[in-house]
Amino acid sequence: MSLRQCLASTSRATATKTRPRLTKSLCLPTLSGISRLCPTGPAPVHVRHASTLPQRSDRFNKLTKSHIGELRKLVGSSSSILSTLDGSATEDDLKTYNNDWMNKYHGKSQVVARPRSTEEVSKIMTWCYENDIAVVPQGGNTGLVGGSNPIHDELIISLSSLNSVRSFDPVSGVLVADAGMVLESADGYLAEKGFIYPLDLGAKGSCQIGGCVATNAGGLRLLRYGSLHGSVLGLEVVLPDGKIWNGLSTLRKDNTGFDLKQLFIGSEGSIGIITGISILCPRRSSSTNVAVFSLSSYEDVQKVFSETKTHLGEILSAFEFFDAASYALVRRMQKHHGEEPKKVFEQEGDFYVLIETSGSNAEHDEEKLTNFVEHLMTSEMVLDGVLAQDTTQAHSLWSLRELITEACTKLGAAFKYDLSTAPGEMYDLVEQMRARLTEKGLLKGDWEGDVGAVVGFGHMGDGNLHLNIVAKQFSEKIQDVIEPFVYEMVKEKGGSISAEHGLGSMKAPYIGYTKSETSIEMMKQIKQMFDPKGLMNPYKYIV
Ligand code: FAD
Ligand code: 2HG
Ligand code: ZN
Repeated sequence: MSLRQCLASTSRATATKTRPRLTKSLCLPTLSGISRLCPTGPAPVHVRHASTLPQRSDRFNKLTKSHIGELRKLVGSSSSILSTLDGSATEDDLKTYNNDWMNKYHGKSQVVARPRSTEEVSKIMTWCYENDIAVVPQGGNTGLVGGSNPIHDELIISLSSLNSVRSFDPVSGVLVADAGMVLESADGYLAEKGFIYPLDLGAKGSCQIGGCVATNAGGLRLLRYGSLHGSVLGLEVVLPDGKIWNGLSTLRKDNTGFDLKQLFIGSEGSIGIITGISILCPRRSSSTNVAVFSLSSYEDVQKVFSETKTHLGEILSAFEFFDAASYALVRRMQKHHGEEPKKVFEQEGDFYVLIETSGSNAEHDEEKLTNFVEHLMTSEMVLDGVLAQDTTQAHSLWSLRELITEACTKLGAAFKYDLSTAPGEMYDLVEQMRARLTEKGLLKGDWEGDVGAVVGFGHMGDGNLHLNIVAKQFSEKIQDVIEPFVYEMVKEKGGSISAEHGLGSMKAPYIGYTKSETSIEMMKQIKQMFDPKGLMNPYKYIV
């Protein structure tokens, strides 16, 4: 087996140094160059039924050319306001803000404000409050549930010009930064100081730390660093009436009353605009190892996960899984790009797992991993595996997992579902969906039906499945077969219809599937208390 050979020749160097060899050269593209908006999918088609598309509310005023003049007076730079109403922007210029990353949701806003300070955000919100103007806060616009784009003509407030580090304390590891900082830049800043941002995800080159807090993004290393509900120490928020709430605490312990920041984490722009973040950042590990294994069944995936926790618990930093259909999709995308994908495994499987360890003692970590891999091989829980020999190869192995999202969007129109259940039941959801689409004649194999592929992957360690149905184009016919069936399946399993991507406009109507009436009522009261005029991100989240 290839891995056994690979290990036999592996020295005790760390994965960040060059190891003797890797079984195969992977040469996969990485996501570092992911564009801010890459609507390469099919032509825009609204997938919500016309009848269920929320009507524009006449509670909100329509923006006019004279409003633009007033807005301009509130900001320091004329380039901070872009509008088709006064000719300072074309419709094309605003497409980046009106359309989402999947090219699935399309707004019709005529105005984008790009404030450069918290005070400017506050002035704009105060003005919106006085003039009954509805707004959409927007970060990197990488959200996957139609939350970051307007539904109608709402004013877009982009945080992209608010992007500086405010302070960093190397003793406590607390970073205080503007919400509009791109995640990769924040992590790059910390890397120079030997620290790491406690969140990582495929969209890191575009998403903003504020957008990630607003969606309570989980990402690839939640297993290690926990949820943002734990690592965020404080927030600065501009409230719907323009008031600035300075909750930028840097304290780890503070039991004086309600923990208000928690309400904004995952609030998806529905109750305020996050302008600053204080977050606890751990030390960056000096030794990282990545391995990917092929397996023959989902049962084996679970066994390996359980064994991994037992054997590598304290150095485990990620445990991701993907199925053969996901793997095939990434390879299909490579071919589509004119590349000939290299063979990675001697024996391919129905499932794959990616295991990453991060620690401070390279020799210790590597010995542990080597022993563990031998254990996996001898107990025949895996079919084959590849261990990265250096950082480049580690990135290539990560690409096998991270490129799935891009492949789904590049190769078709992706209906995305982000679900959580007990880990043992997660994959049933994929199988049931395949059976339903086959029965309805939509999935026929080898891209012959309206649906090309149904793929399952995700954060095994967090019980979070990503179910993607890749169709040739978005259509109501396909959506009707998928929904509400998918939500019914999750409800039956006592899971959640949104593990990490949030509700946005996509799932707002379905929240009742996995939240009780009492919970929804309490959420509505919170929304009403913060945003009595309903100006913040209307028609979404809690409707
Ligand atoms: P946007 O998309 O701009 O906004 C998302 C929501 O937050 C919207 O409702 C918006 O109104 C609101 N918002 C944005 N900024 C603010 C603010 N400052 N104040 C108040 N509200 C605000 N998600 C995961 O959880 N885990 C993953 O592993 C993951 N991987 C991804 C990989 C790819 C390739 C892509 C495209 C997306 C991925 N996502 C993932 C989804 C997405 O949720 C994250 O990319 C990120 O959390 C969104 O950040 P953003 O800055 O782009 O926010
Ligand atoms: C991931 O884990 C993201 O890669 C995106 O959450 C998932 O594409 C998806 O459905
Ligand atoms: Zn995810």
